[in-house]
Amino acid sequence: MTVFTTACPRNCYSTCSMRVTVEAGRVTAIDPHEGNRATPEGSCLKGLGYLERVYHPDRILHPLRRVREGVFERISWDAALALIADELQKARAKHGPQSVLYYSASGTKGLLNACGSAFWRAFGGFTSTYGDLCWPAGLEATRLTLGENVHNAPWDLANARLIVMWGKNAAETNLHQMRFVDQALERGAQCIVIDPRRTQTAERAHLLVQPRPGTDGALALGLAHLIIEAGHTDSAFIAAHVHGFEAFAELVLPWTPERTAKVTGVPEAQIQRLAQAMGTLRPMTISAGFGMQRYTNAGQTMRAMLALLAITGNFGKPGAGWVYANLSTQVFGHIKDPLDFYPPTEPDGVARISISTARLGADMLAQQDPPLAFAWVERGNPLSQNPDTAKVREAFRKLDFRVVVDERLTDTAREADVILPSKSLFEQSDIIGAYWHAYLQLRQKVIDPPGEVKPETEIYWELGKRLGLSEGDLRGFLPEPGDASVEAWLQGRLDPLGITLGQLREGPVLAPGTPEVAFSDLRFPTPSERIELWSDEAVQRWKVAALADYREPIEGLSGGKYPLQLLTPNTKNTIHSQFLHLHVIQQFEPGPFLFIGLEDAEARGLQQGHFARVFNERGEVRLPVRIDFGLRPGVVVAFNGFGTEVGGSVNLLSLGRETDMGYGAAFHDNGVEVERAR
Ligand SMILES: Nc1nc2c(c(=O)[nH]1)N[C@H]1C(S)=C(S)[C@@H](COP(=O)(O)OP(=O)(O)OC[C@H]3O[C@@H](n4cnc5c(=O)[nH]c(N)nc54)[C@H](O)[C@@H]3O)O[C@H]1N2
Ligand SMILES: Nc1nc2c(c(=O)[nH]1)N[C@H]1C(S)=C(S)[C@@H](COP(=O)(O)OP(=O)(O)OC[C@H]3O[C@@H](n4cnc5c(=O)[nH]c(N)nc54)[C@H](O)[C@@H]3O)O[C@H]1N2
Ligand SMILES: [Mo]
Repeated sequence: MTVFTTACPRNCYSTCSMRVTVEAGRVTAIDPHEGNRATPEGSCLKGLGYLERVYHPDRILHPLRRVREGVFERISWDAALALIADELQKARAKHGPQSVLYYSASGTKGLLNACGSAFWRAFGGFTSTYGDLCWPAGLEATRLTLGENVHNAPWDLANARLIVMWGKNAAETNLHQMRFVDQALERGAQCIVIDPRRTQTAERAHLLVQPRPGTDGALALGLAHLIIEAGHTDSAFIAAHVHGFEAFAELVLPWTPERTAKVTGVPEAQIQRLAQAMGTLRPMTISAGFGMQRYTNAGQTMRAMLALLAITGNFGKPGAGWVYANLSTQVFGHIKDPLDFYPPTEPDGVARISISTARLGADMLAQQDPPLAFAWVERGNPLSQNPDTAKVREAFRKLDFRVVVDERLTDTAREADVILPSKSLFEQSDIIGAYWHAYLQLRQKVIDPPGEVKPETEIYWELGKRLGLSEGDLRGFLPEPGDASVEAWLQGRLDPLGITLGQLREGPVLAPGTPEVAFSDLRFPTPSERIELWSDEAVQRWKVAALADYREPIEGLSGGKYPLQLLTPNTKNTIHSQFLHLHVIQQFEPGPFLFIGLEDAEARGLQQGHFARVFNERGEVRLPVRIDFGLRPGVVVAFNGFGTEVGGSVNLLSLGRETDMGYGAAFHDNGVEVERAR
C-alpha cells in the first residue's frame, strides 16, 4: 500500500489537494490533504467519485473507428495513427495546414496541455480558437480596472465584515469557500447574496437580492448613487488611488433608487438596505462569480461592480477587495494575462488563423480560406458545452475527418471518425495551478494507464513520427514517452522558480511572490497607476464607453415571443459534462430538469412532473418540470452539462454571441418560451 499526494485537475475554483491510496496497482481511497489551507476538508463527491470514474465500464480503453452513426469498432493504435496521419497529410496537401482545426477546452489542467498547440505548430500551422467559454469578460474588466487579476488569500475572507456573494454560488461551485464565509459570520459579519435564484449559498445570507438577469450593472450604478449621496465614500482613498471618480459620480447621478428598482426589479427598500451595508460595513469583500459575466453587457457590468469597492476604499486590506480570479499561480507564462485569449494579431512564426470559441459553429462554417477539413478535439466537449449546439454539430458534420481524444463517448466523440482514449488524472504526472488559491501542485502519476490508454504527449510523439518529424524535432517541444522524461520536463519548468518536484510530492506549495493581501502597496498596474473607473483602453480595445455604463442584455427582458430568461448555470455534482455517468453522482443528480417558478408554471398549465418543451428559434429541449419557489418570476433554469443521452444540451437554445469584452460567451442572454410537451 502506498499513499501519494496529488490534486484534482478539474476546471474548478477549489482545485483540492488529495492523498490517494494505491493497493496492488489500484486506487482504493481518496483522503484530504491538510497541507492545502484552502481545501483541508478534501474532495467533494465528484472528487471521491474518481474511485468509480477511473474504473468505469464506459471508459474508452483503446482507439475506436466509426463504422456508421453511433457505431464504433475497436482498432489498433497502428491503424488509428496511420489513418489519422494519412488524413492530415491529405488535408495539408489539398488546402494547407490551416484546414486543420485544433480545439481544446478545460477538461483538465496541466502544463503538458501546452504540448498540443506546440505539436500543431510543428505540423506547419493550424486554425486555433480565441476567447474562452468561461470567465474572460470578468478577467478583462478586472484587468482594465485593477491592472491584474489577483486577490487576497482564500482564508482572508474570514476577516471581512461584509461579504457580498455576487452571482457566485460557492456552496455548489467552490464549496471550500463556504468555510471562510462561516468563519466570518461567526465573527459577526453580514453576508449578502445577489442571484436571481435562491441558491444553496443564499441559505447563509442575511439578505438575498434577486435582480432580473443581466441587470447587475444597473444595480451597481444605483448602489454607487446612494453611497455617494450618503457621503459613505472614502475620499482620501479616492483622491490618492482612483482615476475617473468625478465622471463616475456624474454617471450615477440619474441612477436614483426609483430608476434602479425599475430596471433591476429589485425593490427600492432592498436597494437602500444594500447600499447602507456597503457604505458602512468595512472591510467589505465582493466575491464575484461568473454568472453575471455571461451576458452581452458583462464586462461593463463587472466594471460597475468593481467601482463599489473603489469608492469605499476596500482594497489592499485584510477582509477587503474583489475575489474573482487569482492568477498568482500562472507563473509559467501562459494565461497570466487575459490578453492570451485574444486573436493573434502578430505573426507568430507560423501562419495561424483563429476563430471565436463563442461562435465556434458559425465561424467554422464561415471559414473559407482555407475551408476547414479536419478537426482534432481534446479536453473539450463542444457539442455539449459551446453555444448553439445545432451550428456546432452542422460544422463538425461538414468536415472530412474528426478526431476526438476523450475517456468517454461524449456528444462530441459520437461525431468522431476516430476516438482516441485519454488518460485519467492518476495516469500521468503534471503540474497544475489554480484560480482561487495560489498553490502549485503536482498531479502525480499513481497508477499505470489501463488498457491501451496513452497520454496525449505520447499520442503526439507517435503521430509526429508518422508525419515525418524526427525524434530530435519532437524533443524540441514534447517530453519523450516515459515517466522519467515527463518528470525531467516538469522539473525544467520548475527550475526558474526554485521549486523541486520532490517538494511538490510532499504537498502543495504557494506560488512564489503570492501576496496574502492583494494590492497591499496600493499600486495598481494600470496606465494611470490607479484604479481605473475611467478606462481609455476599454474604449480603444472594446469600443465600449470609458465609464461602466449600463446597456440592457439583448434577449429576454423585452417580452416578445420568448419572454422567459433561461439561465443554464453550473451545479454541485458535475463539472460541466463530466461525472454525470457515475452511479454515485446519479443518486444525487438524477437528471436534467427545468426549474420554473409557480406563477410562470401556472400561467402555462405546467405542474411538477410534467414534461416541458423549452424552445426558441434556435432549438428546443424537453425536460421534466420542477417547481422552484425560490426563482424570480420570468426566469427559468436548466443546468448545463447534460447531453443527448438525456434530452439534449441546453446549448441547443443559446446563441453563439460574444460578451462585450474578453471574447467570452453570453450563455445566459437567452430568451425562451416553455409549454407542456405533448
Ligand atoms: N449553457 C451553458 N454552457 C456552458 C456554461 C454555462 O454556464 N452555460 N459554462 C461554460 C463554462 S464556465 C465552461 S468552463 C465550459 C466547459 O467546457 P468543456 O471544457 O468543453 O467541458 P467539460 O465537460 O468540463 O470537459 C470536456 C471534456 O474533457 C474531457 N477530459 C477530461 N480530462 C481529459 C484529459 O486528460 N484528456 C482529454 N483528452 N480529455 C479530457 C472530459 O471527459 C470531457 O468530455 O462549459 C461552458 N458551457
Ligand atoms: N460543482 C461545480 N463546481 C464548479 C463547476 C461545475 O461545473 N460544478 N465549474 C467550475 C467553473 S469552470 C466555473 S466557470 C465556476 C462557476 O462558478 P459560479 O460563478 O459560482 O457559477 P455560475 O453557474 O457560472 O454562476 C453563479 C451564479 O450566477 C447566477 N446568475 C446568473 N445570471 C445572473 C445575473 O444576471 N446576475 C446575478 N447576480 N447572478 C446571476 C446563477 O444563478 C448562479 O447561481 O465554477 C467552477 N466550479
Ligand atoms: Mo468555467
